[in-house]
Amino acid sequence: MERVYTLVLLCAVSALGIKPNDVKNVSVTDRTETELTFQWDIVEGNTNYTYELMNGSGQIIEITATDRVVTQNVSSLSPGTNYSFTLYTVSNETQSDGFNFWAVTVPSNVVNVVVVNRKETEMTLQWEKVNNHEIYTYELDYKDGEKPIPRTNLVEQKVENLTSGTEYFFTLYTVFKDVKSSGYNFSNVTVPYNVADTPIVVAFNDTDVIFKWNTSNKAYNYSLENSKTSRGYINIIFTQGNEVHISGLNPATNYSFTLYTEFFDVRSTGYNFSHTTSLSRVTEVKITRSLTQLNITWNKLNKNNIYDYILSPNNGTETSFNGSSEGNEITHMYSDLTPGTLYSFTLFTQVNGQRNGYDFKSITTINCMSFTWDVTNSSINAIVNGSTNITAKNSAGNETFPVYKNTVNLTKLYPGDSYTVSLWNYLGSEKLLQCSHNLTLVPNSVLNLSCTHFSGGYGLAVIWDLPNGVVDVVQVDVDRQSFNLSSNTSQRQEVKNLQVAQWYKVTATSFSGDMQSKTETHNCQTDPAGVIAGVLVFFLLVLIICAAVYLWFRYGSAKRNKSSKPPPVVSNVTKKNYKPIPMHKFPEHFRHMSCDENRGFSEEYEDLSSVGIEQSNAAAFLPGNNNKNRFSNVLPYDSSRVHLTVNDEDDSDYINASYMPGYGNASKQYIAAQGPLPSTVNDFWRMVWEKRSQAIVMVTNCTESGRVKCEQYWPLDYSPCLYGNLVVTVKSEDKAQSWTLREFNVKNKSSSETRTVKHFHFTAWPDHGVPFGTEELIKFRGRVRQHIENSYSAGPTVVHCSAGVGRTGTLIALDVLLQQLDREKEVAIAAFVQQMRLCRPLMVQTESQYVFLHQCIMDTLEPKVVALSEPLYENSDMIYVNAIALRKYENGSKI
Ligand SMILES: *[C@@H]1O[C@H](CO)[C@@H](O)[C@H](O)[C@H]1NC(C)=O
Ligand SMILES: *[C@@H]1O[C@H](CO)[C@@H](O)[C@H](O)[C@H]1NC(C)=O
Ligand SMILES: *[C@@H]1O[C@H](CO)[C@@H](O)[C@H](O)[C@H]1NC(C)=O
Ligand SMILES: *[C@@H]1O[C@H](CO)[C@@H](O)[C@H](O)[C@H]1NC(C)=O
Ligand SMILES: *[C@@H]1O[C@H](CO)[C@@H](O)[C@H](O)[C@H]1NC(C)=O
Ligand SMILES: *[C@@H]1O[C@H](CO)[C@@H](O)[C@H](O)[C@H]1NC(C)=O
Ligand SMILES: *[C@@H]1O[C@H](CO)[C@@H](O)[C@H](O)[C@H]1NC(C)=O
Ligand SMILES: CC(=O)N[C@H]1CO[C@H](CO)[C@@H](O)[C@@H]1O
Ligand SMILES: CC(=O)N[C@H]1CO[C@H](CO)[C@@H](O)[C@@H]1O
Repeated sequence: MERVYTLVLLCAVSALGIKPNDVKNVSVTDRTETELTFQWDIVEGNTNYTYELMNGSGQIIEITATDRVVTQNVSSLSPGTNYSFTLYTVSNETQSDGFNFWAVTVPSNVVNVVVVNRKETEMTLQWEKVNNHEIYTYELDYKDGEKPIPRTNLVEQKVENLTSGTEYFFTLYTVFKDVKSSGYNFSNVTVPYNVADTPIVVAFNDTDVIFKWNTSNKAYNYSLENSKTSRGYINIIFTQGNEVHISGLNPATNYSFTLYTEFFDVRSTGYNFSHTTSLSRVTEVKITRSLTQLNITWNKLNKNNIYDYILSPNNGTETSFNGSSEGNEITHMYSDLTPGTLYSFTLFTQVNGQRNGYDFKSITTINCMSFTWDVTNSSINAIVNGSTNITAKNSAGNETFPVYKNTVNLTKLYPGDSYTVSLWNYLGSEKLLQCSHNLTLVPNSVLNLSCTHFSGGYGLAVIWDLPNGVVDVVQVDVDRQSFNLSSNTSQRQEVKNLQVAQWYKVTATSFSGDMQSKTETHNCQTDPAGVIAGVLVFFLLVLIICAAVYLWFRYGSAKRNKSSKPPPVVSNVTKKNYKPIPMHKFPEHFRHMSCDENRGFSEEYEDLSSVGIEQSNAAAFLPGNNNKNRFSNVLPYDSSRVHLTVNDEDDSDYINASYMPGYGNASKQYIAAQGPLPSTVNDFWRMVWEKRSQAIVMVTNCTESGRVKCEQYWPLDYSPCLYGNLVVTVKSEDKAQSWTLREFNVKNKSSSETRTVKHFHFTAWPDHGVPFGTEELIKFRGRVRQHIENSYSAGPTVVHCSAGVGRTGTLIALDVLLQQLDREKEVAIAAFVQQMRLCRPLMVQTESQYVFLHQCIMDTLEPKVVALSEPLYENSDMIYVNAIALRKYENGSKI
């Protein structure tokens, strides 16, 4: 203060009216927070002055002007402060009055701006007062801001109407007396919006899910929060795309998800949605089956241990399986089951008490051997349980048939073939084999079994044809010799060491595996011609022995004649002793007898005409019996007639029928009877029953040339007929060209006993004649003989024609003579006709029948000659000649 006064005093003293002028104007040319730069013009162009600038605090800066404009920088100021200055003009120690002015430094920026609240369209900003002064105001600028935000002296500013998810750039200025700070720059972002829609599930399974969502056109990032994971913590997945694959989830679990849109450091509010994982089930089980067991095996789902399993039979108890067991496969066995039974199951997978089941069925197997298989030559039948189909497979292929109502009925199979029969069960589309079984069908019997002569009469060659089907071996039996022939060798077996001209029973049976056919039987005769040949050879070689044989023959035949039994009662009849003709001499004998228009036959036959006729036939004339005779001149002799049993007064024991001897010593081998009259049909059947006949041979037709020859005494059709006390039923009827074979069932009404009677009906014997050729009748006789020999303990065979003498006698004689020829190699035709005539009149009624008998023997001895060569016609001619003779002879009488 003292110095100021001193200066003022000095100035006043020295100047005395010479004071420099003040500057007129001072301007601020630059301003920072700590510096101010001033400029002024020098006073009246005088550069010789100096200036003194004094700020508010009294600090003086001396300035020497060197130019007309003075620029002066003042530093080390405080920002945002209003400073007062005084500028003095100084000359020669004289100072002007001083020019006063104010200048403001630039204020400081805010130190920091905090975004205290951010939303999709607004932000709230906050900052601290600069230098904690109240004197400043603030100004906020931002890009995109439509209107500047008014200056404020507040330190919080809400910015509205922004775009969501956008980055904004701001500048905040501090303002002091219109001086703005340099500006504080910062940026921040608004919150983005959530996705607009629930994400789409692209794919999912038990553990994984893939979500996809729509994006906006801004490149936001997304994050997905999973609030519940198997491990219990929140799983956040960041992604740049719009798709996310989440794995490692638990099956059958509901998960909540939140999807955020991410932008810089902000995320949207979050979009909530949820998803439940699936629970898979087992889709395949392996089952091995037996009669009583089912083993069920399955693979663990997805080869992991997450799942538990529960096996539940549909009506049984559940079994649980822990998924964490070792291995990748689980097996369970059910045992003690019932064979052939269908069982149903459900296999559940289980997680968190949730289940998903797979249903399946299986069936226990069955034992094919437990059924009864009925096998024939072309069919297999059985009753089987637990199957729906059956396959029959042989080498040619297989065929499948449905099993209907447990019944197997396979037909049209190949005889004798082996079949693998398999039973199947169709469970849906699954074809399950229940069991297999090998069966061989019965082979067919051999066909056309026959024989040819062989080995000069000491053997037979048996031949046959193989039947349709499979035959491995044919077994041939002849006379206790047995042969097994493979079916691929020849169908011929030679049998040696037999006897000449003997009948042999030949049987043949076919075999396939263990199965055998019905046995075929055929009666064969060894070659009789061989005997002739053999004898001739012997005759030539050893004449003496031959003579001895001849002598023996004579002796033997005489002995036989003596021993052959005469009929029961024989009156004193002159009996001529007819010699048997040896087989080898028979052709010669036959030619001899035929010479001169059959003179020999005529004479011999004539000789027989009176045999037996003197015998009594009184019974035939008794009242009541008389009308039981078809012809008044054909009546049975009392001594040999057939007596019926008399049960009551009205009955008669009479029937027009006579016992006939047979071959050898056998008496009562046949009954020769007349064809029944209407009134004697019942008697006829009574006779058949009482005499226990098992065969009736009928050698006439019921009607011939319009004349009734015999009453039809059997039922016309298959309905039973009653004859007296006997019910007769036709069981079968088999018509051949020359004969008809029938089988009768005869039942006694009182005793209910039933018997079978065979009916051999020869239909080709022409009216008044002899059959055309001998072959058919010889064959017919063969059928009759076969039956007789096969029936044991049978009574006499009833033979009848119309009168019961002509054809009847011829047939009986033929049967006996052929037996004699067979056994003794000789025949005594005349002797046997004589024997018959002692038992019934007119037996072999005509000469032509007598000649026919001889012809039959001839043809039997020389069958080949008859069949093939000229003499056939000679012989046949001869038969015709005699047939005509017979017709003439017969015109009046009846047969
Ligand atoms: C936005 O402001 C907040 C709070 O001030 C801050 O943490 C964030 O980093 C800012 N974000 C950006 C993108 O600058
Ligand atoms: C925001 O915009 C709305 C309508 O567009 C308007 O009414 C409102 O005043 C605006 N707010 C500000 C702070 O500009
Ligand atoms: C589920 O799906 C994913 C993706 O497709 C696949 O990788 C995974 O193996 C699947 N898991 C199961 C258990 O199927
Ligand atoms: C089932 O499994 C058991 C044990 O492995 C075995 O003994 C049995 O033979 C099996 N049964 C079938 C039908 O496979
Ligand atoms: C089912 O139940 C029936 C009787 O209800 C029983 O006989 C049969 O054995 C059961 N089957 C199984 C597989 O348990
Ligand atoms: C029959 O056999 C053939 C070949 O052996 C086979 O392909 C076919 O499946 C069989 N058919 C049946 C129904 O078993
Ligand atoms: C097998 O049995 C089923 C069911 O019984 C039947 O539908 C099917 O036709 C049979 N198959 C044959 C080849 O017979
Ligand atoms: C105007 C004025 O006086 N100018 C003077 C300044 O000082 C120099 C020398 O010192 C003089 O020569 C000038 O005349
Ligand atoms: C220009 C001017 O007045 N100069 C004066 C300065 O003071 C000295 C002495 O005091 C004078 O001699 C000068 O004339």
